[in-house]
Amino acid sequence: MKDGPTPRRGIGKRGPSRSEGKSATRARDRSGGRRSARHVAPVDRLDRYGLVVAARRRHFTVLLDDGEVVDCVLKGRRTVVACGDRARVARIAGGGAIESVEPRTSLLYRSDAFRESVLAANVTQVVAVVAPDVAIDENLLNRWIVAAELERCRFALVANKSDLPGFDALRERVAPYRAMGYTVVECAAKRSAAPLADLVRGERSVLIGQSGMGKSTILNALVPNADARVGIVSQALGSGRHTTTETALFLLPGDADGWLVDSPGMKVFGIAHAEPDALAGAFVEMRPFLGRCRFRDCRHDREPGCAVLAAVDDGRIAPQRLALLHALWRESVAARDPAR
Ligand SMILES: Nc1nc2c(ncn2[C@@H]2O[C@H](COP(=O)(O)OP(=O)(O)OP(=O)(O)O)[C@@H](O)[C@H]2O)c(=O)[nH]1
Ligand SMILES: [Mg+2]
Ligand SMILES: [Zn+2]
Repeated sequence: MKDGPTPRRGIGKRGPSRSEGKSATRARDRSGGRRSARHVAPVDRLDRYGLVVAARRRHFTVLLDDGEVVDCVLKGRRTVVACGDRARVARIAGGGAIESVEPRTSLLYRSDAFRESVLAANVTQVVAVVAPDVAIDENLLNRWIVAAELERCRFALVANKSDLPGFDALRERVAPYRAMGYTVVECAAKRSAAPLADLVRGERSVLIGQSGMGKSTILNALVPNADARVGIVSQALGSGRHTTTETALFLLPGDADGWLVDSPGMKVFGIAHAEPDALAGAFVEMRPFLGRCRFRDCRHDREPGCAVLAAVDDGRIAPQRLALLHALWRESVAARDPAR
């Protein structure tokens, strides 16, 4: 994980401060400060800004503000870049180089024992997709909810493939999420994504889910010509497979305003970078009980006078959700253990 992102060391929602410092220097230079001839940038190296629309390892596609699309490499091994980032791009032979990214409003991030990676930046809404023909991993689903809450993103659930048998059982399965206050939208994306239009309008959403749930189908239904774009992106990045292998961003058509990120299916999702103390607050149904336990540092485990445990006992909090809180807490504490 040498060049992986290291949130514990403070990458947070901002780009690395080192490149921001460089950016300030450059701005001064351009406004007429003293500079030696050696440091004058050639015209084709002037920086431009754009939106990162595709990301695969250290290769990116940026949609520049003037509409040009450039394939970019990343300057600086410690810079973290994700779809949704606004990037400063310098022109180099054969494309561009991302020099830095603008401060972010949110950063969806994944870190577990196996890998650390960013999913998308500046997202306002996480849309998880489930379907009746793929076994749902609810632990994974709940981890996405927690990740969304921690980044102050809206969370919504799409119950896709309503045309398939078994959809009634799926509807029952997602009822608890509706009860927690999350939007649940039913659709058959293969036929029409019209029920999703209101959900994504004006939002910067990321589609997330296990493989085969229908994320890319939803994307193609919501964004006309996305098919073509997927083709171009896959070609540029050397992939022609059906299952999504890279994260890609698509502007919503017409006056819908906003964008949609399609991501590869996932099997695990760690949030070990989360602050242990912030975790409980990411469980919406626990919020009313937090701060009401007898002990201020209560871990809602076996402590007497625990308001959260009492709420589990009388059915207001699902035991699986409390078990997930404990698991996440252990993971994030372990990740902070210097003896690791
Ligand atoms: N019956 C039915 N099939 C659907 C529907 N939506 C998607 N599918 C099918 O489900 C399969 C998986 O769809 P994808 O859109 O590729 O799923 P994905 O979530 O993007 O999968 P990954 O890219 O592997 O993560 C495809 O065969 C789709 O045609 C639907 O509404 N009804
Ligand atoms: Mg896909
Ligand atoms: Zn407690």
